[in-house]
Amino acid sequence: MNLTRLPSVLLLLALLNVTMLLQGCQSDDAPLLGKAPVELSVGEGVTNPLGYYESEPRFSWQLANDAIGNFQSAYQIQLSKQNPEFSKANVYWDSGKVDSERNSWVRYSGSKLRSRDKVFWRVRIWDDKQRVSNWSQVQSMELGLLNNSDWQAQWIGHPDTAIEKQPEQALLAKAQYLRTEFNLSENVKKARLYVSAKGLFKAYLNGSEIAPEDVMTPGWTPYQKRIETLTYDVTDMLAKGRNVIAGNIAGGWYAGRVYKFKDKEHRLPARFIAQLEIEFESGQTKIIASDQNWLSFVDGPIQFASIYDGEHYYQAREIDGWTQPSFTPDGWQQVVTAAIRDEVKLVPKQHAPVRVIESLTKPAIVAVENGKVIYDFGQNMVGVPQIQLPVKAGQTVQLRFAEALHKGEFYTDNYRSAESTVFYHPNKDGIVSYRPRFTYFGYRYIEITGYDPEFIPSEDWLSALVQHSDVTINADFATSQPKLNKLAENIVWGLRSNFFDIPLDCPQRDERLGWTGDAQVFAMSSMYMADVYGFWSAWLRSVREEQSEDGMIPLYIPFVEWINWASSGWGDAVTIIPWDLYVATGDASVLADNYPMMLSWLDYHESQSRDYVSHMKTFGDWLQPYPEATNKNANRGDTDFQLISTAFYAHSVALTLKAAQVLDKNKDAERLQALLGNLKSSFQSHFFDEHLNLTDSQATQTAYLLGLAFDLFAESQRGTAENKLIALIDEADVHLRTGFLGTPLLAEVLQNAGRSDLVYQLLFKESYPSWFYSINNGATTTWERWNSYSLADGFNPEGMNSLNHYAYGSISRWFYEGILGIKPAAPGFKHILIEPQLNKKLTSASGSYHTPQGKVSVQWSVNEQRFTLVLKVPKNTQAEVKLPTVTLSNVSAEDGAVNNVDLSTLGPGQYVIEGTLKPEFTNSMARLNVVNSDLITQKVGN
Ligand code: RAM
Repeated sequence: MNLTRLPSVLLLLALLNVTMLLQGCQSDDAPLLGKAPVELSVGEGVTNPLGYYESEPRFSWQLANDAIGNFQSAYQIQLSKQNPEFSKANVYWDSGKVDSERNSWVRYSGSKLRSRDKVFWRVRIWDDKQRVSNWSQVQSMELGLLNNSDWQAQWIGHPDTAIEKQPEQALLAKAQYLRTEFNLSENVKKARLYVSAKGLFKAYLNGSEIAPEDVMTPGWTPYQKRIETLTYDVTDMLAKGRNVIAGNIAGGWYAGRVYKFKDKEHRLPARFIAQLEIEFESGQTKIIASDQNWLSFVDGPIQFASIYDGEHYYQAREIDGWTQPSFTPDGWQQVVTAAIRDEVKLVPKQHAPVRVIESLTKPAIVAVENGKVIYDFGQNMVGVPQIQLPVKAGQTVQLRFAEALHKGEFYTDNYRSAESTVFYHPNKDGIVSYRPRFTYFGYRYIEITGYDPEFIPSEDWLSALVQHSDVTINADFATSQPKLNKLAENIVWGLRSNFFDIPLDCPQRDERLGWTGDAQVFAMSSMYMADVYGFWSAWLRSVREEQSEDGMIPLYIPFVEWINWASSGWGDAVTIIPWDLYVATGDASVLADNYPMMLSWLDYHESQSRDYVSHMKTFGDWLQPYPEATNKNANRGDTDFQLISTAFYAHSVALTLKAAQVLDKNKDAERLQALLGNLKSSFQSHFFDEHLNLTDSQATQTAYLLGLAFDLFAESQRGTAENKLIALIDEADVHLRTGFLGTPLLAEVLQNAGRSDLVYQLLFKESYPSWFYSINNGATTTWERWNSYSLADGFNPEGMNSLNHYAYGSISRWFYEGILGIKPAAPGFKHILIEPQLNKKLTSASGSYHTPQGKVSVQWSVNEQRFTLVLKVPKNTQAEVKLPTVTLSNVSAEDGAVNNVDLSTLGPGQYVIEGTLKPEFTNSMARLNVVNSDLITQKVGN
């Protein structure tokens, strides 16, 4: 039907009909008063996924900002299969009206969805006055292949790389090229490609790359247990007649070494798997699967690919048209095949892959000499370059990468054994366009040699493709202090650089591992800056898979042979991260999924303890500044190891206890409660005397921080412990003396002690050790050591100087919870505490956070003594505002002045709260006096 020929009235009617069809039969649902819910998503927050992984999905939505009701009192979710109609016959699952305020992570309870199922869903809600909303827009989700038995395909690869042939490392380091042709005699209605690799893959259909923006797929999981698969809609890429499907693979993490063990690199052959499922218009189906009919080639242009060392590309070996039907595969060999094994699960990728997110163009040219040019992108980051470069046949173009240029010297020592180099060998004069496929770099500077010397280097020769897991960055925090804003920006770059399919410690040297300790200190901070729930829960699945029978958690996940023991403060990621995710999201399933792992980790703790004192090994307060000269383990800091391990044991017990309470595991809770009591007593008596001095070890900031943050002192001791901590900070001329474990605890502990002013002092410190020290020395990301580098002296001679480690970026949590003052008062921010920490150093701060209910935003400013706070509370949420340092004068809501507002129960809406700073606050700034305001008595009416 050609709609344009219909008279417009008819057209309108037709459209109305379609809308009604989409919304289903609603005539009996009157009155339709509320706006439909918005922001619908499934699982950890994906919209309309293809290749989805959950057979019992979770549904989330938000109340529209302009809905008339403020709170949800009930919801109804409906699912239909095959098509987006919700007629009675079509509705496959209906939750019915469920009385509940929940608007997120609502679990589907129909019969389990199966591989390939495509379902449509919609939701409507009732507000607190029982007014029903419109149905939401219809959403869809299509499942990937959930079981190994769904696969007809086999693993394929080049025959020379078969392990029985004992292939040389150099051969295994080459990329493999794989293809097969097939004929289609009918019109295609729908086609899906399910694809993965042992290693890394790029897939092609009829000459076009499938999803060119997806890189480093399938990503990094414990390959011996689980490999993720990607699903693509390739309907439009197929044609009647001859078709070609092709894959290009390399070893990636699968065949990779860690650290300097080059002999372990390229010991495994990369393999490809693909299953193309086609449905024709006639209803017939056809499957093209990777099998013995495919052909392979190993002497293509990519002769070497390695995560740490880079890529070597030979233009002369380019294979014109190999992904197209017209190609003659001379010299190609039949592949070797291997069946899928039951032990290695093939499962749909759970979170967004690494993608090309941004392209940084026009880098500054900072040096040109003797055929060498150095570019500066002005930002330390991660990804690959795209070159567009004049070359001469026979010359080798070389690209080297660096995070720093110290006094003109291109510094690569901190990459250690990672060669991080690209070699491009042209066989023709001209301009080459190229970007590496199977490697990545952490860098700010690129040095190029071997270009055509007749050209003057140009800023257009190079751009930087920034790559990371495709998580939405929501970071929104700005203040009146530019250096603080720069720090916040650096921390976001640290996140973007290290969220690379898994949480990396660093993205550049011969390490780049999923260190658990780094992850636990940064997870909650990262939640404030980006939509990373899916990222973390996917990684936690890998952590579960890597846990040993006895509960031991390796130091980094996925585990590869290098350092094989467990550390307190690192393994405790398994209790800390699930709990943080639960607090941030309110989704108890993250606790349920990880609870057995948490319990088992406690068993491991127990096995390392005697009389409630832990002897577990530990990396300690890693990279604490100014370790004692006598300390033989200087990197591990001066805080007593047993104290650290006992503190983390107790903390893990406390968090598992809370999880047990949420999950109604009452017996466990009872046992854990008793255990926690014993651990606390032992912490107090074993490490401290009655005056709370350390008995057998050095008094450190971290020793007191652990006790305070993990609530291990008796209530009566808290004040003394706080004073001890503050005295140690004073002794250090108001500097921190904390490493990886102590630093993330500083802000909250000091705030709880009523000393946010001290947090500000530490935060605004310019001298070492401090955050601003790195900025004063040119940092554009956060560093591994407080003094990894200085403009005057260059790199820290101690070594281990990554300039892109996110651990100290954990302070960003306080930007949101402290400076803006947005804290979850109930899991999932259903209740929010708004308690901005004011300080003379700032005249204003603004920012927001995306809660599961919607965006909460805070904007405060101080002008002379006048204080103004503009606050936006999302729907279905209640906020409590605490402003102990302000005498309130006026509170107004969107719809007019409402002076008698109860600031302890603010409902959704926008408020302007004004007042004057209390004199005792402005005069001293030393202590923040808590004065209850009796000004506010009455609740805002809706
Ligand atoms: C280093 C990494 C990592 C840290 C471990 C203990 O190799 O920098 O960040 O967690 O050590």
